Amino acid sequence: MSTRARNFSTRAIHHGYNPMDNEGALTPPLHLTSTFAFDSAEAGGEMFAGERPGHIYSRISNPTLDLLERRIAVLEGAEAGLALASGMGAITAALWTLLASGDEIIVDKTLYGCTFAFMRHGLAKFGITVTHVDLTVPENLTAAMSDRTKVVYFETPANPNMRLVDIAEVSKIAHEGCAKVVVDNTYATPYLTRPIELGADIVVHSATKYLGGHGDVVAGLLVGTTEQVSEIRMVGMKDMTGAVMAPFNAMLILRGLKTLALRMDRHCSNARVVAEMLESSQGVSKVHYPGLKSFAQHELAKRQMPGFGGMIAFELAGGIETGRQLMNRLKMIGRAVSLGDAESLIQHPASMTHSTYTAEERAEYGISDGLIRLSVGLEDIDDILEDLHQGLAANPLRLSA
Ligand code: 3LM
Repeated sequence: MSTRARNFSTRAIHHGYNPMDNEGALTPPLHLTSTFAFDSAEAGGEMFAGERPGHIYSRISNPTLDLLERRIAVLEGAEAGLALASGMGAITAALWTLLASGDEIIVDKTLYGCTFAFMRHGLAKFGITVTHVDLTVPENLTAAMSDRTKVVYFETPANPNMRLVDIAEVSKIAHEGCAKVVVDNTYATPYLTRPIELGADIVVHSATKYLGGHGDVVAGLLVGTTEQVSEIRMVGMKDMTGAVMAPFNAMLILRGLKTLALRMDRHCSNARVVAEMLESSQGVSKVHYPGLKSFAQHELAKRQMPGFGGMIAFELAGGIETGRQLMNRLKMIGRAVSLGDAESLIQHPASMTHSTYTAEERAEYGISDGLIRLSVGLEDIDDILEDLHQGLAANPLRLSA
């Protein structure tokens, strides 16, 4: 039998599960149990002491979550994975484990709104210094690193303005000091970028988005080395946040992963057409999409991502007022936060996902008031284009597309 490692799409469907271990059930069983019986009092004690493998309680581990954890680990090219209640659960569990009072975390200037709020108003309150550095220029990190820098954290592409960070370069610089690199890979997914293979230490996900893919679950995942993930499980997840994923949600994410490759291919091809259409529309002043030649980091995008994803940010010449008008005129594309669903979704970061920033912070960190974010869905491309065309056509500033 061949020993060749199977490819991405195959692993997303099969890895870690053999129906013959479960009475032939094609779909893995859902273990709806909070606790697990011990064979003997001694066996239970040994499990608590870490001397015997096995499940104790579903806030620590559960067989349905265990399958999902092994599957995301193999897709990300990591040793181990951990399933959590939400993306914020994954981010907070990781950082509460890695950081202590007196430490510094260096973060990119653009972060998802609640991640920003957690850093700015959460971590900072507990004696951790949060330093914002423009990591799109890796050399900025060399200048910023100090003995206290324990973590370097960024998103690529970043929510909402799509800026990219060179994962290999930034990881090299961080590791010259004693910092761990944590990457939020929600936008790219492991289908388009595998940060661990480029040198990062930990990858976090809002599995609510592309990994689940159907807008029916809030969930988080992270991956790293076995040792690091085990520490986050026993400290950040079990004790400090309790942010454990429900087994039913693990089943929904396992189902979503089976079609991740297919869905991402369609998100990428639809988004590229929409980005090009927007760029050629007169009322649109700027389109931020890594696949466009006009994108400032297009060369890095080509090196780091085999496809450019399903997210687009753009500005209308008339600013936020015309943006609101466009959003209100849309007939199919949903006015909603979140992203990565089958449905195309549109939202206004400054008043919605990134309203956790003050106006000054948004100006400083590159999130303009006129920016509109579009999550391009899986609908027929002609129908997406038609909805945008009719929305833009009613805009007095728009001429053609
Ligand atoms: C959003 N984002 O619409 P959960 N990391 C990234 C994210 O985009 C998100 C999280 C982490 C959005 C949610 S805003 C009220 C809705 C890059 C979530 C957090 O905890 O699973 O929501 O993930 O941009």
